[in-house]
Amino acid sequence: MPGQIRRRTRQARRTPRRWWLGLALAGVLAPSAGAQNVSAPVILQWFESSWGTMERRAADLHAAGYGGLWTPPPGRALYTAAGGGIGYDIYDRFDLGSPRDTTLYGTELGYRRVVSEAQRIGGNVYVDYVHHHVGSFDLFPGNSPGPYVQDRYDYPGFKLSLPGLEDGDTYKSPPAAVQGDPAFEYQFRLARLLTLNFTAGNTQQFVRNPVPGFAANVPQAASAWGVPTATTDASGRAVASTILRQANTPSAANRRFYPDSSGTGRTIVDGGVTYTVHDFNPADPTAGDPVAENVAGTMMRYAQWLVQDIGVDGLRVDAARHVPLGAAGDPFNPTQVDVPRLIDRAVAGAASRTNLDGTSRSVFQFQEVFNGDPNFLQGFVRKSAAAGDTTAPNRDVLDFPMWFAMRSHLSADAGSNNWYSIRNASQDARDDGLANNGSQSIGFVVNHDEGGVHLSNVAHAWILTRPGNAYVYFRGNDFDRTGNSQFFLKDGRGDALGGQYGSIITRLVEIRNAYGRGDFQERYIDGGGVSGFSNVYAYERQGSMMVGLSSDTSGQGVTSFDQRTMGSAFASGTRLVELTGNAADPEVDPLGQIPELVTVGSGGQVTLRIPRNQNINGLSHGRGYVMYGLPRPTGTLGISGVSGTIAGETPTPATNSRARLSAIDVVTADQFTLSLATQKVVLSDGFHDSFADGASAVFRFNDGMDMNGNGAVDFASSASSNATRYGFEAFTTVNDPGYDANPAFSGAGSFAQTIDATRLDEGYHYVTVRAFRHRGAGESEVFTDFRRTIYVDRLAPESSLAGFETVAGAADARDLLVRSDDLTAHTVHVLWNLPYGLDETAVLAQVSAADAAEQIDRDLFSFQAADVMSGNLVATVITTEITGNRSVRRIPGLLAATSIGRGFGDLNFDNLFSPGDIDQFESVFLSANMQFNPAADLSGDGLVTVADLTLLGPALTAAGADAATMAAYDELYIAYVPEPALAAAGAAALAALLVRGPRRRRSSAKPPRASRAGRPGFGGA
Ligand SMILES: [Ca+2]
Ligand SMILES: [Ca+2]
Ligand SMILES: [Ca+2]
Ligand SMILES: [Ca+2]
Repeated sequence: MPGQIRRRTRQARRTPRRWWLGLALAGVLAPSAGAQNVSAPVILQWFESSWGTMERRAADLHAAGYGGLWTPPPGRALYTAAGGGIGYDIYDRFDLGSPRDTTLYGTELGYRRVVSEAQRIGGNVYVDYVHHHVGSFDLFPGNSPGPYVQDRYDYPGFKLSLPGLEDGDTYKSPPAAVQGDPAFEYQFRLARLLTLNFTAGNTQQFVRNPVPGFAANVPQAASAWGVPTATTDASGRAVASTILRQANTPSAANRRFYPDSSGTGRTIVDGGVTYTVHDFNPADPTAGDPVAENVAGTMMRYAQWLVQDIGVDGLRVDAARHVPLGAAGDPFNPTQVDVPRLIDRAVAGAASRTNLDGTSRSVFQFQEVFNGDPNFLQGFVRKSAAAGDTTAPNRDVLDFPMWFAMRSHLSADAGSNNWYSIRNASQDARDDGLANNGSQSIGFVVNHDEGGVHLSNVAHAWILTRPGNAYVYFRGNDFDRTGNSQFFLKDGRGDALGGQYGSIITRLVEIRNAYGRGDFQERYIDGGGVSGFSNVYAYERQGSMMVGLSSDTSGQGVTSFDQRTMGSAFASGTRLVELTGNAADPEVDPLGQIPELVTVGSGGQVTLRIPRNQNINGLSHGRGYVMYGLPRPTGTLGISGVSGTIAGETPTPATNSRARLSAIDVVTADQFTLSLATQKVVLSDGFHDSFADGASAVFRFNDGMDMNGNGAVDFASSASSNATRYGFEAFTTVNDPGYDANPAFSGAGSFAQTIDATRLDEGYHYVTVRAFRHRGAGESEVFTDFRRTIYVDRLAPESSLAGFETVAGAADARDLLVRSDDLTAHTVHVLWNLPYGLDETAVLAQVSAADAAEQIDRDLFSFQAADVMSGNLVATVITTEITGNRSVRRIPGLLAATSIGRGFGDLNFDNLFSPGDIDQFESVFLSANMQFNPAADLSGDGLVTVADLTLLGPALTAAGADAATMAAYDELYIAYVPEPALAAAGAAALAALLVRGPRRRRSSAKPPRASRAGRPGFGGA
C-alpha cells in the first residue's frame, strides 16, 4: 500500500525570485512561482544507427538514464555522398521503408518499434521533422550524379521542376542580387534546395498521396526509374538504392495517410477561428479520406500523422526559420501564412499517449534556428496562446546563443575563455530575465551540422547541470561509409551511452537525474560577479549540489586546480561528496589535492578546489570540473527467480554503436522478487550520514505499471510535484527504510516486492528502483537510481505463416514468410517436408545455419526456396528467442505448382506419372507418417493417409495418367481401402487397417526418407 511509505508533509520552500525588469515583451512568460528549477531528463540525439540497433539498445538508453530520443528524419531520402542519405534530402516523407526496400535505417515497423521501446523506458521520442524542402540540389548545373528527378512529378506528393526549369510547388532560384542576403529566409531556393512554397502564391491543390478515383490526384510520374534513395547493402554500406520507383502511382493503400473524416475528431480554436481536425484511424487504415491540399496542408497532415499514427511525442523542426512566418508587410507572403502556427494547430491535442492520470500530453516542438540573436529566436518560442484558443502550443528553440558562447569561451585558449560571457548567454534569459531557470530553450554542446566545443566535457558538465532541457549527441557509426570523404555529419559523443569511450557523459546524465533539482544559484566567479574575467565558475543547485567548472587549459608546472571559497544554502556541517569521479582520478588530480568529501563550514561556506583542464604534469584531460552533492543511498538491487542472464557485450571501436552493454536478466517463472538492500552510509571521514541511509524507495516497471497489484499505479499524478515519483510503485512486500530520526537506529534498509510476471508481456521490461535520501531542512530531493532490464520469457515464441509467395524471375522458387506474432523471434529456421512422425528432438537435431531464414522486417522472416516441387509442401518453422527458448511449428498445405513434378501423384518429380510413383506413394503411406512427400498430400494436412489415397485416383484421372499408372493405383487402392471406401476414415480407422495389414504386399523401391540428405532438391535462394 502507498501508505506504508512514510511520507512527510514538507513545508513549501519558496525561493525569492528576481523578476526581470527589462523591456516588456510580447509573449513573455512568467516562471511558475514557487516551482523549483528542474533539469528535465536528457534527450539523446541518436544518429547513424539502424532502427534495429536502437531498439536493441533500449536497455542501454535506460541504463544511462536518458528521458528522450531525437531520431533522424525517418522518411525515404536521397543518397548523396555529402548528405549521406540520413534523411534531410527527403524524397518521400510518408515512406518509412518496407521489407526488401529499406531506408538507410530500416522499415516503418522498425521505426515504430524504436518509438514504442523508447517510450517504454519512460522516454519521449522527437522525430526530426523536415518540411522546408524536398530532395536535394536538382537544379544545380553540373551536380553529380544528378539530376535526382527526371520528371516534374517524380517526387511523391509534389509537382516540382524539371532540371533547369523552375515550377510548381517550389520557389525560384535566388537571383544573384539576393544570394546570401539574410533578409531572404525562404522566398527563394535556400542553398538551391527544392524549397517548398507554402504561400498563397502557390495555388496548386492535389491529393498528394494519390488514391484511385480522385480527380485531384497529383499526376503520376511518367515512368519508373532508379531514384537514388538511401539504403544499405548486404555488407552494411550506405548506398543508393537501384529499385525502380514510379512516383505518385495511385494506390488504395495511401488512404492510411489521411484522417478518417467520419471517425473521431477534435475541435481546435486557433486565433479565434474554430477548426475541426479529424483523427487518423490506425484501427482501420482503409477508412482514411483523401483530400486535396496545398503544401501547408500536406505538412500539417504529415505532422499529425507522425504524432498520431507513428506515435512520436514531438518534433524537432528542421530549418525552422526558412518557411513563411506570418510577418506583416511581407510582399512574398501577403496573406501572412504562419507555418509554425499551422503546425501548432496540426498537432494540438493529437498526442497518441496520455499521462497515467489520464491527462493529455502536449506535443513538444523544438526548432532549429541557427542564429545567435536571442531577440530573433524569441519569435519562434510559443508556449501560450490567446485566451479562448485551444492549440496549447509547446514550441521551443535550440539554445544556439549558448552554443555560440561556449564555442568562443570554452576554447583551447584559456585567455579568451571568460565565464562572464557564458553564464547569462542562454536563450533561457530572454523570456523572464533568468538565464538559468530552465524556462525555455534546449541546451547542447555538439551539433551534427557544426561540430562541438573544444572543452566538450566542461561544456557538457555545464549544460547538463543547468535547469531546463538539454540534449547529448551520439553518432552511432552503424553504417559503413568507407571512402566517403564528403559526408557532412559531424561526430558526436562516442561515450553518450557509455562503452568504448568511457563514461564521462553517462555519469553526468546520472548526476543530472539524481541532483538536477533546486534553483540555480550562482556562487562564485572571479571579479566579484558584476563584470570581469574568470576562468572559474561555481554554482549551487540549491540544497542539492555544488558545481565548480574551469575553462583554464593550462596547469603544467603550476597547479592542477584553483581553490575558491563561496557561500551556499547548505547547513553548516553538511557533508558533500564528489560525484563526477574527477577528484578521485589521478589524471585530474595527480597529487591527491582535490578532496572527495567537503564539509560545509559556518554560514554555509564551501571551499572548492576546481581542477583545470590540464594537470600539473602537462596532461590535458579536459575534465576541469567537480560536483559535490549530498550523500545518497547506496545499495544493491536484486531480482530473485532469474533463470539466466543475457550477457552484456564488450564494445570495440568498430562495434561501439551496436554492442549492447547492458546485461539482461531472464525471467521464466510466473513470479519473481524485486528487492533493494540499502546500506548504512558512513562517509570517508567516519561520519554516519543517516539521511543518506534512505527515507524511502519506490520502483517502476517501464513507463509506469501497477506491479504491486493494488489496482493502480501508485504515483500517477502528472503534476510537477510528483515528477520524481511519476509512474513509480511503493514496495509492499517489504518496506523497511534505513533512515531513522535517531541516528543510532538508522542504518541498513530493505525493500522487496513480489512481482506477478504474468502481468508482463513477453520480451524486454525496464526496471528502475529509486531510493531517496531523507530530505533535511533546506535540502532538495536527492536519490539514487538502480536500473535493470529484464527479459520475460515465460512462453515459447509465437510465429505464424505470413505468406507463401512466388518469386519474380524464378518460376520454381517460393518465398515462405513467417511472422513473429509476439515479436520475440531472434532467429527463424525452416526445414522442408519433414514427416509428421518426427519428434521435436529429431527436428531440432536437423537445424543448421543453412536453414536460417532472413529477417526482412522487425516481425518478418523470409526463406526463399529455389527449387520447389509441385504438391502440398510442409514447412517446419523453428523460432528461437534470444534466450534460446524455441518453438517448433509445422505448417502444412503450402500448395505449389512448378516445373518440378506434374503435381499430385508425381512423387518422384520426373514430370511423368508411372507405376513407380505409386510405389513411392505406398512407401510413404505405409511409413505411418515417418515419411512425407508433398506430391502425396492431396488433402494438404501434412499427413499421408487413406484420405490422400482416396483423392489420388480422381486426381490421376483428371491429369491424364496412363493406364499402367491407373492400374497400379487401383491395385493399391483395393489393397488398402476396403469397401465401403474409407474416404472419410480417421486415424483410428487407418490404425486398425495397418494393424490388420495389407492384403497384399507390393514390392517397391522405397523412396529416400525425408532426412536432411534426402530432402528433395531445396536450397536457400
Ligand atoms: Ca529563463
Ligand atoms: Ca500499484
Ligand atoms: Ca518467450
Ligand atoms: Ca494428407
